[in-house]
Amino acid sequence: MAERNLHQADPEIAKLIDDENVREHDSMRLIASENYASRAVMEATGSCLTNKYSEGYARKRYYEGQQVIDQVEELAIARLKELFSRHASGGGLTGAEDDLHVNVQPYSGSPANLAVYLAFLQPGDVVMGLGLPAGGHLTHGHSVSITGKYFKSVPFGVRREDHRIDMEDVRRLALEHRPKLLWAGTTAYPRTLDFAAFRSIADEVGAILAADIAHISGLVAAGVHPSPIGIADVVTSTTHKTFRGPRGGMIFCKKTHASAIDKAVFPGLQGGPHNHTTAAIAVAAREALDPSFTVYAQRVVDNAKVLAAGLVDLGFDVTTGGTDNHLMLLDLTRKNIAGKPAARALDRAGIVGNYNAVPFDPRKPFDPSGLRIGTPAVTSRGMGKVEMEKLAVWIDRAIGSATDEAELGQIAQEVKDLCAKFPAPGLRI
Ligand code: DSN
Repeated sequence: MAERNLHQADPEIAKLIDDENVREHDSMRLIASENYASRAVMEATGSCLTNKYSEGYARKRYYEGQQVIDQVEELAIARLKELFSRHASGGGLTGAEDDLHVNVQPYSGSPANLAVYLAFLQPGDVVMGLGLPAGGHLTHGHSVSITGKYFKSVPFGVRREDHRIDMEDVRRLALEHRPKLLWAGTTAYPRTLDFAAFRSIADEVGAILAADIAHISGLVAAGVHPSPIGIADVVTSTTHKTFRGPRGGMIFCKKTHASAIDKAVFPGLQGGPHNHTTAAIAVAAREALDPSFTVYAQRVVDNAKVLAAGLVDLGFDVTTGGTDNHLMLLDLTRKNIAGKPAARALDRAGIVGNYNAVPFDPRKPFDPSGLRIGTPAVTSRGMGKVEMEKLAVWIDRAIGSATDEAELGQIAQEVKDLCAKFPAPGLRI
C-alpha cells in the first residue's frame, strides 16, 4: 500500500498548513524579518536529509554514512564564500575569500550569537551592543537574555535628536568599559551601519568585533548594504530574512578564529546539524548568486524608501525620517494610537507588521508606541512603487479606523484583490 500523504495521515495539521498558505497569500506581509522562501528552498528543507545525524564537520564526523552530507555542507560553504566575498570590504574579493571561514550549522541567529560568546568570552566579561529599546537584539547583552545574565553588558543607544547610532558615544563607552566583545548589529534600525567605525573602536580597546547581519544579509550579499566581511572578526546571520533561505543560521569569520567558532557551535552548543537546512541554505546561496537577486535586494530598499516617504506624506512619524534598508519604524504617538492596537487593526485589514518599541519609548515593551514594517516579503512577490504607494494609504486608513471593523474588512478585501495579482514564491496556490 502506498504511504499516506500529509492530508491523509494528519488532516488536522494539513488543514492548518493550508490555512497558513492562504493567509500568507492573501495578506501584505510586512514583518521586516520575514520573507517567502522559494519552492526549491522548501523542497530541500522537506527532504530526506532530515533523517541523517552528522555531528562534527565535513570529513571529521562522529557517525558513518556521510557520503552525501559532507558534499552538501561543503557546497553550502563554497557558495556562501563566493557570494559574501563579492562585496567584501577592505581585503577585496580574493583576499577576503581566501581568509574566510564559514560555519553553516547554527540552528538560527541566537545560537550563532551564543557561539561567539562561547568562542571568545569568559562569564563576567564585558560586552557592548546596541540596546534592545534602541533597535538591538536580545542576544547583544539584554538583561533578560543569557547574554546579559552571564556577561557584563554595557548597552549603547541612539542619539535623542535623530535616533541614529552615535559612534562618538560608542567610543566613549568602549574606552570607559573596555569590552571584550563589541556587537555591530540591529533588528529595528533603519539606517546603514558604519562597520569601519566599529572596527576602529574595537581595535582601540582590544575587543573582538562581531557584526550581526541577520536582518540585512540579503542586502549585504547583493552589495546593497556595506559589508562587514573583511572588517569584522566574526559575522553572524540568520538565513531566512532578506537572505530568503530556510530558517537557520550561519557564521563567517577570519581563518584565525575558525577553530574557536567551530568548537563553540559543535560540541560547545549544539549536537547534530540540521542537514536539510544546510541543503536549503546552499539552494538559497545559489539563488542569491544569480543577478536577479541583486535586482531583488535593490528593489527591497527602493520599496522601503517609497513606503517610508508615502507614510511621511500622510503625517506619520518615521524614526530617523526614513530608511536606508529594508525596514522602518513608525512612532505612532502623534497618531494617538499605541503600537499594539495599531498592529492588531492592520492585521485585521490584511497588513501584517509588529508592534515595536521606538527609541526613548515612554511606554512598556509589551505595549510600546511603535510599529516596525519592512519590504522583503512584498518585494519577493514582485510588488513595486505603485503597490507601496497603495500600501501607505491602506496603512493610514486602517490606523485611522482601528475600531471600524467594516472599514478594516473593506481594506482586507482590497489587499486580497491586489495580492491575487502577485503570486508569492513557495506557496501552493
Ligand atoms: N525575531 C527577529 C526579528 O523579528 O527581528 C529577531 O530575532
